[in-house]
Amino acid sequence: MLTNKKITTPYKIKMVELITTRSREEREQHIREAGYNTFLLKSEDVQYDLLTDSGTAAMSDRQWAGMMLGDEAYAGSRNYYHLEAAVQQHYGYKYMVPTHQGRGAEHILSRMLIKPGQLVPGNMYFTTTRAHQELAGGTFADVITDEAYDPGNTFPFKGNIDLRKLENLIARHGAENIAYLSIATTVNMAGGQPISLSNLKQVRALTARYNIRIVHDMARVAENAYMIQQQESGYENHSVAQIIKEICSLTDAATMSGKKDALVNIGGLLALNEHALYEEAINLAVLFEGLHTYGGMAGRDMEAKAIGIAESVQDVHIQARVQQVHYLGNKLIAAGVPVVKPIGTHGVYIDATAFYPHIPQHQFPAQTLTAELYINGGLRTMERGIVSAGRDKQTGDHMYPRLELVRLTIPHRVYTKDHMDDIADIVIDTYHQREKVKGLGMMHEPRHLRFFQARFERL
Ligand code: P70
Repeated sequence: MLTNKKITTPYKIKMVELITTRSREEREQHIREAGYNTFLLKSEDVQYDLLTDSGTAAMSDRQWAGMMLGDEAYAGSRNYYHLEAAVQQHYGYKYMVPTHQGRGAEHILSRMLIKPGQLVPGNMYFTTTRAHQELAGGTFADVITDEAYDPGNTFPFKGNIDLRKLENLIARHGAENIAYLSIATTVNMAGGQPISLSNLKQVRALTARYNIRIVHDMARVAENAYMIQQQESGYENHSVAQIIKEICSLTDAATMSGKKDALVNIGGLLALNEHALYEEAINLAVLFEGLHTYGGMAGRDMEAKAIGIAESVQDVHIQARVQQVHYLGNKLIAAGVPVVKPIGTHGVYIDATAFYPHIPQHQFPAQTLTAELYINGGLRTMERGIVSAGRDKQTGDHMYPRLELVRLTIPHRVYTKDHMDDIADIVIDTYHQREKVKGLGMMHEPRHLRFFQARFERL
C-alpha cells in the first residue's frame, strides 16, 4: 500500500505565469478549427494544460542560475562535463551522448543495434520508440504482462515483462533475430505503470543466458523507483536514488528524454556501457544531432539538466510529484469516473471505452473525450488509443489497441491543489454529460505518428 502521508509540497513559488480563460463558445470554435486535435490548439486558448509532462516542468532557482553559466563553446563545453558527471553519479552508466530529446537517442540507438528483419521485444510499445525501430527495419514485439491490458486490474507492477512470452519469442525466432530487449520505466502507454526490480532481475538473468542486451527507456525512472520503494518488499528502506542506480545497473544502455523526470524544457541523452558502441554513437551523433559534446543542446540547457537530474532523485521531490497525481486520480475514482488502476505516476488515464461505451473504437472515443474536456473546461489532455496506435505495417488497417485512453498528464511543479480540484470538477461534469456525445471521423491522416497532426470532424 502507498503510505498515506500528507502531501507537503517541497517548494514555494517565486515567479508566476498568468492563466488565460476563454468562453465556452470560443472553445467550441477553437477545437473545431484545430480539427478536434488537442495538439493543434494554441496554448493561449488552454486553461489547464495536461497534454503532457514533457518539457513543461517548472525549473528551480538553481536550474535557472545554471542557465546563466552556459558555456556555449562548440566543442568541450564545461556544461557537457557536468551533465556527464550527473549521469555517471545518479544513473551509473559509463558513457553519455547528449541528444536534442529522447527520440534523437532512439534514432541513433535503433540504427546501431537493429538489423533489418529483427524483432525488438519490449514492455508495451511507445510511439516514437517503435517508429524508430521500424525505420531501422525492426518489428516491435509486445512481451508485457497481461495485467497491463486490463484497466481495472490493480496489480502494482503492470510494467513487468511476462517471462514466458519473452522466452517463447526467443525459442520461436532464435536469439540472433532479437535486436535487444527494450524496457521502459515507467510504461507510458499502459497508464504510467512501473516494473518491479524482482522482475527486472529475472529478465536480466534470462537475457544474459542468450546474450541479449537490455536497453532502458528511462524517461520516468525516478517515478518507477518511487513506486518500487512504496510497494516492493525489501525496498522500503532504500532511497529513490539507490533504487534508480540498481535499475540502471541491470541494463546495458539507455535512451532518455530529459523533458520528464530530469525537469528540463528540452534535451535527451543516450547512455552506454560499451566503449565500441559509444564510438559508433558519437559518430552517428555528428550526422544527426551535433558534435558529441553538445548533441543538439545548448550549454545552458545541459547545465539545467545536470542540476535537474540531481533534484529529480530526491525522495521529497518525487513523493510530492506522484502524490499530486494520485490526489487527482482518487478524486475521479471517488466520483465514479472510469480511470486506469493503479493510478499512474505521471498522469491519470481515463478509460474512454468505459466512459463512452456507445462510441465504437473506429469513431475514436478517446479523441472525442479530449475534445469534450477542452470544450467543457479549457482542459487540454492527450489521446492514447486508436489514433496514437496508428496502422499495422502489413495490413494497413488501424491497430485497434486494447487500451483506449485519455491521459491527464501533470507537469512537474506547475499546478496547485486548487487547480487539481478544479480539473476534477471539469472531468466529473463531462462524465455527467457523457450520454449525448457523438464520435468523430478522421479527415486528414499524416503518414508518421499521425496523432500529432491528424484532423477530425464531428459525426
Ligand atoms: C509524452 C512525451 C516522450 C517519450 C516517452 C517515452 C516513454 C520516449 C519518449 C520520447 C512526448 C510525446 C511523445 C510522443 C507522443 C506524444 C507525446 N513522451 N519514451 O508526452 O521522448 O519526446 O523527448 O523525444 O514518454 O509522454 P522525446
